[in-house]
Amino acid sequence: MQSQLLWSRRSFLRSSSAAAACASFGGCTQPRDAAKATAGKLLKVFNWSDYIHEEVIPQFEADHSCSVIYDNYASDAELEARLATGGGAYDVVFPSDRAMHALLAKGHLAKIDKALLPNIRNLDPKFLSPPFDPGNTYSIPYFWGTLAVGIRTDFISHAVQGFEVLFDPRNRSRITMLDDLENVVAAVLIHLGLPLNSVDPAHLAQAERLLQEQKPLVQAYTSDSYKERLITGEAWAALGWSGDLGQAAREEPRVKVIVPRTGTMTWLDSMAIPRAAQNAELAHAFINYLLDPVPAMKNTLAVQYATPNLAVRERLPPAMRQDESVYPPAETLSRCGWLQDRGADIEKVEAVWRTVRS
Ligand code: N2P
Repeated sequence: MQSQLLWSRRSFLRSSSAAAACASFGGCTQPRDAAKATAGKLLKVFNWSDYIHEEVIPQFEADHSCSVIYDNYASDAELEARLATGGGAYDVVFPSDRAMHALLAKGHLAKIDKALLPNIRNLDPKFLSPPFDPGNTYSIPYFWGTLAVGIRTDFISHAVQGFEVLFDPRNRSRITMLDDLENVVAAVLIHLGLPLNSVDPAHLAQAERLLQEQKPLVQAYTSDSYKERLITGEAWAALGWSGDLGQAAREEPRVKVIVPRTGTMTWLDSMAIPRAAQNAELAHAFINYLLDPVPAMKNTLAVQYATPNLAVRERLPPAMRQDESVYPPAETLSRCGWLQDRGADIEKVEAVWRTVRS
C-alpha cells in the first residue's frame, strides 16, 4: 500500500518522515567485492544534461578502477531513438516515467537485480513500485521535479502566477519553450484550465491555436539552452524543468523559479539498464553508487531537483529542504498530475506539435 502513495494525488501530500530507511550515512554500502569484480571495465552512461555533480563520475571511476563514457541527451525522444537503433550500447540510462511505458513496451530494458543494490533501502518507500513499473523490476528512482517557469525579475517585475507569462506579448522574442511536445502541450492545456492528458479534439484545437498565436513571442524551442539564456538575460521567461531553472537561479539571482500554483505536471526520472548493455554488473554497481547518500547528496545539491533518497532529504540544508520551487507545497502538489500513456491517441498530440513547429 505504502508503495502506491506517491501516485495518487492526495497521498503525494503525506509526510514521508515515518519511513527513514537508512539510519546513518555509515549504514549505506557498496556490495562486498563489487570494486574488485568491476576493475578495468568500461561503463557507458547516457543521462540528461546537467543531471549529476561533476565529481561523481571521477569518484566512481577511482573507486571501481573502471572508465566511464558519459553522454548527455535533452529529451526522452532522443533516448528512445538511441535505444531503438542500438546506438551507443549504453549500460545505464535515465528515462522519465512517461518514457518507461514506451521503453518497456518495446522491450528495450533489462531486469534489475535488486540483490546488487543494497542502497535501495535509502529510497523513500513512497517512490517505489510506481504504476509504470510495479515492483521496480526495471527501474530505480533518481530525481523528481515539476514542469515550471523561470523568469528574469529585472525584465518582468510584475507578479507572475505561472504559465501566463509565456503568452504575454510584452515578452515578445524573449520566451523559450521546451523542445518537447508532450511537456509543452501539457503546459498549454493546464494554462487553459484543461486536463493535461486530454486528447479531446476540441481541447487540442484550443491548445494548437494558442501555440500558433504564441509563436512570434518565442525566441527558441529548446530543452538544453534555456538555463544559459536566462542567466545571460537573452531570455526573460522560460518553460523548463524545475531543477535546471533552479541551477540558473543559483548562478543568477535575478532568475526566479515559479511552480505554477494552478498545478503543473510532475515527473519522476529513473535509472535503468538497457537490454543491450555490455556491462550489467558495472551498471548495477553504478546505480548502487548513485543511491549511496554521499554521492546522492552531492548530486542533489548540484542539480536542484527533488530527491527520492530519504537519507539525503533528511540531511539537506534547511534552505533547500524548504525551497518550494524544489519541493512544492502540498496544496500545489494536490493540483499536479503526471503524463499518462495515451496509446495511439498520442498521434493527435503529435499532430498539434507538427503543425506548430512547421
Ligand atoms: C535534467 C533534466 C531532467 C528533467 N537536466 C526531465 N526529466
